[in-house]
Parts: sequence; C-alpha cells; structure tokens
Amino acid sequence: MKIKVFNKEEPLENILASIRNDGALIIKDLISESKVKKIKLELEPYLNSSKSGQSEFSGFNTKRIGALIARSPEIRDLATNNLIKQVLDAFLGPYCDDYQINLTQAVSIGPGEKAQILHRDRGMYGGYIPRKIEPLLGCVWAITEFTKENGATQVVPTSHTWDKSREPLLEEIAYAEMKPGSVFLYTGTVLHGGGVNLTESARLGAFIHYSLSWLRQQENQYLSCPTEIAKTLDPELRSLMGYSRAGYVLGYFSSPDEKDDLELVSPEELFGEKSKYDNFVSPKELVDGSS
Ligand SMILES: O=C(O)CCC(=O)C(=O)O
Ligand SMILES: [Fe+2]
Repeated sequence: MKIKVFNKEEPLENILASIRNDGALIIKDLISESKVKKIKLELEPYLNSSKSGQSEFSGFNTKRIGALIARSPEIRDLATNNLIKQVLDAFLGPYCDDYQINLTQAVSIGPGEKAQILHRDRGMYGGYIPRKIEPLLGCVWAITEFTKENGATQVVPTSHTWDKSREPLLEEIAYAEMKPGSVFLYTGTVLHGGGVNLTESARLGAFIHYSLSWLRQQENQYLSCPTEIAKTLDPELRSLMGYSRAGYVLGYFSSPDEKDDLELVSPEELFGEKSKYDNFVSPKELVDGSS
C-alpha cells in the first residue's frame, strides 16, 4: 500500500478525505530547508547528551527527547501551523470543544534499530474510549530524510477501520518516505510504528501530537515548559499547551500564594488574558451539554 502525498496547496477537503479514508498522509515541503537546519541545530545538544531507549518499544538504538516547545524556539510555529490547524479543526473538532498538544518529542532512530511493533497510539488510553471517538492526531515533521531503509515510520493505511484483532499483511504496510521539511500526519487509531534502520545514520523526526482537550496529556506540558518559559510564548501556542481553560471548568487553578488573589481562575489570568469561556456557558447550556 502507499501513503498519499499532497502539496500544501491541495484543497483541504482532499487532505481531510485522505486522513479519514486512509488514516494517514504526507504533506510535502511544508517548511523550508533552512528552517529544518535551524531546528536540527537546536535539537542536537539535547540529543547528543541523551541516552538511547531502555525498552523494546522505545528502541534500544533510538533516542527520544521531549520539551520541544521549551527547548526549540524554531519548532514553536510548527505547532500552530495554519494548515495543520485546519486539519485539526475538522478532524478532532467533532469530539471536543478544543484540542491541545498531547506531546512533543524528537525521535532519532539510530543505525541498527529494529522495527517497532505496530500499534495504535490510542492504546495509551487503555481501551476506555469507544472507536467512534478519535482522540488523537499525530504530526511527524521530517528533520532528516525519511526512507524505507533509514527507519521511515511504517503505517498501515485504512487500519483505523479494522477490527483490533486483524493483523496486516506485509504488502499492506506503507512507509512514510519524505524529504526534510515534509510532515506525516496519522490518526490515533491507525496502525504504525518506527521502521528498521539499515543505514549508517540516524533518522530524525519532530513529533507534535494533538489530542482532545478533555483528555490527560501524554507529555506533561506544565512541567516540560514551566510558567517562566510559557509566559514568553505566543498566547495561542501557550493555550494549545494547556495553559488555558478547556470548556466550562476544566483546567482552572488557584494560586497557592494568598497575596496573588487568584481563586478558581483560568490559567490565562496568569498572563493577563481572558479565557474564551469566561462568559460562555449559561446554566441551561451546562445542563443540556451533558451526555
Ligand atoms: O519513530 C517513529 O517513526 C514512530 C514512533 C512511534 O510510533 C511511537 O513511539 O509511538
Ligand atoms: Fe506510535
């Protein structure tokens, strides 16, 4: 099977049809080569000082680092890319009032790495979410080239519609082969996994995953990017990271310091902003909105 590859000028409805039908797609050249080089330079010190994985799932020859928003200023505008947001609005929008960043992770698959077991990322929620709800969309930004030989993500198009017990045939597995600056999008339900790396150099991808904002985030954004850094960020990005109220009550806080006079308020107040939900829900809407 093959993954569909689109230019960034492709009409949105074709991109959406492909994510809905196949569960995965590639958008070519969404960021420039010079931007990719800058991201690589920002990530390198952290990758150089990190150890390889300690489990079969993480990969014994694979390095993973998080906190990409805090560590890589060049990555920040990838998280709020307009085209990606349009896809998220249409794809996750039906299941939530808002979506959020679920994780940021650079994955460097080193020489000699074996193929990762094919899995559905929604598995982290332990089967509590019915299939009719799609909880996640993953974006993998290629920082090096992705080839079948160097560990390009394996993905099984259409497997998001399969029964959980169905296993793919070899010829049903596709590979997210792409040049640096392209991005691979895949749903939380499609089968995928890191590829085998038979080459002498590492395959590097910057993962930004999004989830429904009523779900627990996989990477704790408040610890990975504490308030001192968050206050320097673009408000839209900060809100996507979870420094925002999600709906009527989710995510409010009180300051532990009584001098602050912040009691049951939206995180936005920390940064002198208002939550879009401040005047949003009438008592009737609240009652009607329950499932
Ligand atoms: O590195 C990759 O291409 C995929 C990694 C992955 O799917 C995971 O770690 O959950
Ligand atoms: Fe995965």
